Amino acid sequence: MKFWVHLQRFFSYLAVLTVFLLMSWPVWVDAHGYKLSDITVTHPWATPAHRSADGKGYLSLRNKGQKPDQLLSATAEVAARVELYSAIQDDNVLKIRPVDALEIPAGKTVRLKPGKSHLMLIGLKKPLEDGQHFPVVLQFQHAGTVTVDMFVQLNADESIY
Ligand SMILES: [Cu+2]
Repeated sequence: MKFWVHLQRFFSYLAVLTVFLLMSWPVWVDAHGYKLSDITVTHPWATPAHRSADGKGYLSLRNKGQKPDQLLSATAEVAARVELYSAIQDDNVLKIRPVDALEIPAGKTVRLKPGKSHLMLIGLKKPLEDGQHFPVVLQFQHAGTVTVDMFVQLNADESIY
């Protein structure tokens, strides 16, 4: 009988642990996120790059507001300039081109990721090495300006967006 009581306790601990892990997951995501007004910026990261190459930066932009916003510009000390590239599906052809601003529709999340929209870090002053991180200033039309920490890593797990 005592064994069953222990087994029951074990499973209730397991249940509590599972709930705790599930609850702490979004907290962990928030650990590398930034909130300003209605915009949430999550997990800014960049792929490693040689000085001679352009760096590519990615992040997730969520607009919880009722009105659309725009990412107007990005600047970084590590690069001479940062251009915004937008990926648009046009007649089954994915077109990625530089834009003046990245639209963030109301209530939507815009994910910048490899092969899609991204930040192009042009004229790197030093190579971007795995494990490093550097500040990037993001300017939004309505939400204002925020400095985010961009992590250099080989490949970010998609699930953390
Ligand atoms: Cu992160």
